[in-house]
Amino acid sequence: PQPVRLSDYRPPDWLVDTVHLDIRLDRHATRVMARLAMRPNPDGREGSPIALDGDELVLKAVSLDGTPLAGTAYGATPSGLTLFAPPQQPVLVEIETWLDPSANSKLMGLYRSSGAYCTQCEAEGFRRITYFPDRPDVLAVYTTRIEAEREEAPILLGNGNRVAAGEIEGTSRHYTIWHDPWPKPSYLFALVGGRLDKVADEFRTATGRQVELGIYVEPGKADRAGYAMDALKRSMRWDEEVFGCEYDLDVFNIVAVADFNMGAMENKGLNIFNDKYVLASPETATDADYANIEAIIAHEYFHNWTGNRITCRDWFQLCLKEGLTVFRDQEFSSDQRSRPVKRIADVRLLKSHQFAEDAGPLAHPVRPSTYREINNFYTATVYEKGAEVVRMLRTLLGEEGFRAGMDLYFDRHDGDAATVEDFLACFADANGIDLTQFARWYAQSGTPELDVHGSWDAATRSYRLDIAQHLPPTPGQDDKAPMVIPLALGLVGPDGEDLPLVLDDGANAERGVLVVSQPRQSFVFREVATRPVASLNRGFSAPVKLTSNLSTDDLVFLARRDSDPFNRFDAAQTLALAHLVAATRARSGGAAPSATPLVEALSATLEDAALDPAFVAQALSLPSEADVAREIGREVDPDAIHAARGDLRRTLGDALRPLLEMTYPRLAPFGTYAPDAGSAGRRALRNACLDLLAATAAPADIARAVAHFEAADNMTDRLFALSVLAHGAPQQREPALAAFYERFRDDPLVIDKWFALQAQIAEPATLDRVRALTGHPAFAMSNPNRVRALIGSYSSANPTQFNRADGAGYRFIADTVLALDGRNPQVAARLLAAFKSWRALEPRRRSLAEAEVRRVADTPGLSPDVADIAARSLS
Ligand code: B3K
Ligand code: ZN
Repeated sequence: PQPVRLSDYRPPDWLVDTVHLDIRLDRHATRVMARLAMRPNPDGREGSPIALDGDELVLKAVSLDGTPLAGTAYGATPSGLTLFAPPQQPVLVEIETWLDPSANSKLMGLYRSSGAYCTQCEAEGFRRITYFPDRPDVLAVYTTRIEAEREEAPILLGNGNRVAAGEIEGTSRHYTIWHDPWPKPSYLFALVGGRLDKVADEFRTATGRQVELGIYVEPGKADRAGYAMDALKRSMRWDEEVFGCEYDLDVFNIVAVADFNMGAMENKGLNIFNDKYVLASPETATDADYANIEAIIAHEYFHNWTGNRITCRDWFQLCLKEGLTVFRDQEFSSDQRSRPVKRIADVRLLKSHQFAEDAGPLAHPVRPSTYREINNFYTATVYEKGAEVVRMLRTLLGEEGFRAGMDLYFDRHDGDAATVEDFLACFADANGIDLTQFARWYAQSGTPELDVHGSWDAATRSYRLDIAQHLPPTPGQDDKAPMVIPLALGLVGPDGEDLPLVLDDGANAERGVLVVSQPRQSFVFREVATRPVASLNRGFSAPVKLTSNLSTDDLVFLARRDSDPFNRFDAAQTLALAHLVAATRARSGGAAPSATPLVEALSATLEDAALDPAFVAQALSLPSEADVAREIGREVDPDAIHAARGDLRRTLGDALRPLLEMTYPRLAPFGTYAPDAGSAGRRALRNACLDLLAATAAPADIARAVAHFEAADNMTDRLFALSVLAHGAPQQREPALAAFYERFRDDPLVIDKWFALQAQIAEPATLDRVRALTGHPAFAMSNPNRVRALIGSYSSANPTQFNRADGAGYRFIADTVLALDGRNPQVAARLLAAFKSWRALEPRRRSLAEAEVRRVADTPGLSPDVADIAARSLS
């Protein structure tokens, strides 16, 4: 397909005011009647035909203003319908199409999942249901009648409020009618039909409106939806309190389905979820699952304002709703849990996914300027870096200035299909500032590098920071302009106290933030009586890669004393990362580094009784192998990294043993399982202790892990111990895996954890194991969760085995991508993106990986999704 360019944007020629749909559900022959009230757009091209999008549609009939159209008056293909010379006035277009939901394996449009009918329309799935101007800037009011066999689909749900329901006399069929009063783009359309159990609740909004809440799940699973419902109510309250956003319909429904391409979808009044992000019980869900459910329930709910009431003008503006909504869900989770721990987790995710994306051939700006397949742009850059950009706005403007900008945005653009420029203008106008340079965060790809050199001058009692910024070239962007970087910092005195920040030119270091905007810039602080240690980029105020002249001693000091918890964590991580890079290099000659500074920092952390256990657990968890690979950047040898990291884990297990052995029993569970952040944090730290001790492979430590596995009364502990055994105790592995399987064999979401864990074992036999598991009765290529659990874990969470030196890992993933592409291109394309760091590998692996990507790229008949990822990966 031809690339779509932002610069080619034109308003639609025809608008749609209302849509009436009449959908008769049938497993193989679903009939869709669409009645569109259309009119020429005064901002469009005069005299245009009516051009509607379609995708694999079968047209049965089309009429204009009640008159069936002759074959010469229109042109129809499965992918489009054009009415050639419509009168240039309001018209009524009626279209009848038929489709086969059972044959829809792409899971876009109307499809079936575990016997239910459901839809996914973002980004371009509505055109698989009926011909329509399927673009986000065409907003219409929808009324939907859904009809089905009562026996097959007693529950029939649509967008908005239910306005009618009834039996169809003399048949076994029934119907419901839904009306959504809020104009919306077609990508927010949804319907569900099936035999589902319901959890019901209600919510009273700030202004006293009563909202009926429903969560629908597969029969028998209602007892696992309680946490999601609780998270929903907390989200609704929080959005009123923090952003002044109130819910706007009489009902809010969520449906959990087993077959879903991504996490969830924010359809107006009818969110549809991957059941992985709804269903939870202590026996089946980990603490991480609970946290994800809370975050994703909130995220989709928050879209009601940031995404639905204010939507995107075109798909280039995707970050307008996604980055902003991720920021909002991160804030929600921070308020519900521990803010510093949430920030640490978010930054870890940002670095592992987004920094990796930025460093390779798939790098793109937060707002891309061109795409071939929009589904490939639901990325860490659009979502996570997009959220960081909003966070930087808040850091620059302060709490109040930020809220003023948001209020103006809701006021000014409610009901609009808006752009990034619209969004930024609200903050600029509300605060009387110019955000032109800041806007480069949306346009320039790549991770900015910030080098900071600090020096203290005893004679003048001043402290000077010399800062240089550099944005490396990325695909299609050779030359970059300087960015605006809000650098939060502190100068930490000898006792750990923050020294006052007084700049010599009286410039504003208010709230502890320096605004860096030049390629090179210096800041001088006065009245600094003793040599401070600079704590830089506190709270990770800017998504940059920072280097500095801080010494190892400085980092150990910050890890013990910094008042900013994020930087306390980060100082220890920096020490660990430096150690791992040096130890990896030392494997091909050179002196092995000493772990003493890291041991010192981590001991202090473990000893500090005032710290939140969740924080200590984060501090103990070393940078991942992928983090080390990224830091090394070129000629990467994944085996060397793995070995170096294993050595360090053993070293830490030995060196920290007394503290770990003391901490582990102190955190033993009491009472029944509760998923709250405090309890989860204690489990996380206890498990981290178990893990580091087991890394030494001492028999008593392995025995402790076995006992932990056997005594576990919740999935968090059970799965963690299983993973310790699977990775570190080959003798105990198989019996433990078998016991786990027997216990949960009937629970697909738990079996996914079992698949994922086995796919991550860092040994050569894993490839055969994974191949064999693709034939396991619980595995299905048709289910995205199964594919991601087994094959996605192998490609993206098992660096040594995906990157096998013989290339067999690459070949397996390429084969799977090709096998999957005909069935589900979106899932296939995601899987192929695992090759995104191939250029950073050592020469032998690099050429093996390249050859496999090229083999995929050269295969005829690829989907646009896979063709696009393959082509960009090789560019
Ligand atoms: N907006 C959806 C993502 C749709 C992905 C389409 N390929 C979920 C979300 O971000 O909330
Ligand atoms: Zn979203």
